[in-house]
Amino acid sequence: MDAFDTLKHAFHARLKTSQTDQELAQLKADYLGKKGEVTQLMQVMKDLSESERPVYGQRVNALKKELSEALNAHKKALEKALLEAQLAAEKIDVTLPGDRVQLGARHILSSIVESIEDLFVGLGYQVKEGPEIESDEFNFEKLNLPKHHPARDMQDSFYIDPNTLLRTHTSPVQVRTMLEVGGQKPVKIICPGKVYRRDDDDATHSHQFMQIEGLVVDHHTSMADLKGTLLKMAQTMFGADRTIRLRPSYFPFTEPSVEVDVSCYNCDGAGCSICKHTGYIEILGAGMVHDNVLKMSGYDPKEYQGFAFGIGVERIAMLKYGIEDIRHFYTNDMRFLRMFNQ
Ligand code: 2NM
Repeated sequence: MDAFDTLKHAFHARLKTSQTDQELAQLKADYLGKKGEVTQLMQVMKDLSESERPVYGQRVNALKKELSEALNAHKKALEKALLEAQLAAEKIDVTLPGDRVQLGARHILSSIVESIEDLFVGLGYQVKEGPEIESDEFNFEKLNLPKHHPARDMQDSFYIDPNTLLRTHTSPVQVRTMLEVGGQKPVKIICPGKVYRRDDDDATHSHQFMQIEGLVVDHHTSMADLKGTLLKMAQTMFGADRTIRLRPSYFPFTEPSVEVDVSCYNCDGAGCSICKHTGYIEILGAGMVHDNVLKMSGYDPKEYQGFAFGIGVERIAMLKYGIEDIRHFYTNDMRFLRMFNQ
């Protein structure tokens, strides 16, 4: 083996193990660079005879070309392998099934509120909302519940300071609305929202619950208007065949006051376990707005009368769907929430 073969062997041995651009560049410099091994072969030229020089020169040039081509080919092969590895790593199997997107759904209480809103908007009512933190002026005083009234017991409400509390009903929204129109214009509103009472939570009590209250104030508003409206609402919630009955009751803010029963949707009034064999189920309270309430909100009771009603949304949902524990609405067990996905 002459110097050429030795050099070639050494070069190819290094080329074989070169893995990076950097290694290849170094290899190129070591062999083909200014002070590289091949360039050094040329230094022998001066010791050769005239006739030997061209042959030797050609051999060196041929070697240069061979090594240079081998370097380029190896570099290309490296790049190709790198690209293939990258493509393999990023490969996507488009035939795999996708991840299912978890879609949320309306909460059952929201669905019921929305269906009642839809009914009343169709009857020309406006939907009004208001603050959950109220003054006792709007929550009690202006609703004919003066200081020292038993319903204002500190033990029954969440007080923030002696004059401020979490509203115990949405009636203060109605008081605010009546005052806004200055006792000079009719009002037709429903007020849905969260209300708070200081109860210990159990199967039928929740310290926070949803209420919808309705209020109509106009000239010549009567109990007959109230009854027709409540019948329509009962039928929307429990079916077109339902009837209602009114029983006398008492609320400080209405006179007369009534409690409203709907004929049992299960037995159609015949008597069953759901209606406790009475044929009827209590669903809401209502009445004609008390003169004192009208006056305090700026109306002249001789010119304007009003009716109002209040309904507990959880109770309606529990009746409609046979839910036995009010806490289900607020503990967010997905199995419960998903039961109502239409
Ligand atoms: C009820 C029952 C009866 C009621 C009264 C008023 C207002 F603001 F007009 F005076 N709003 N809501 C009312 C009347 C609420 O809930 C069982």
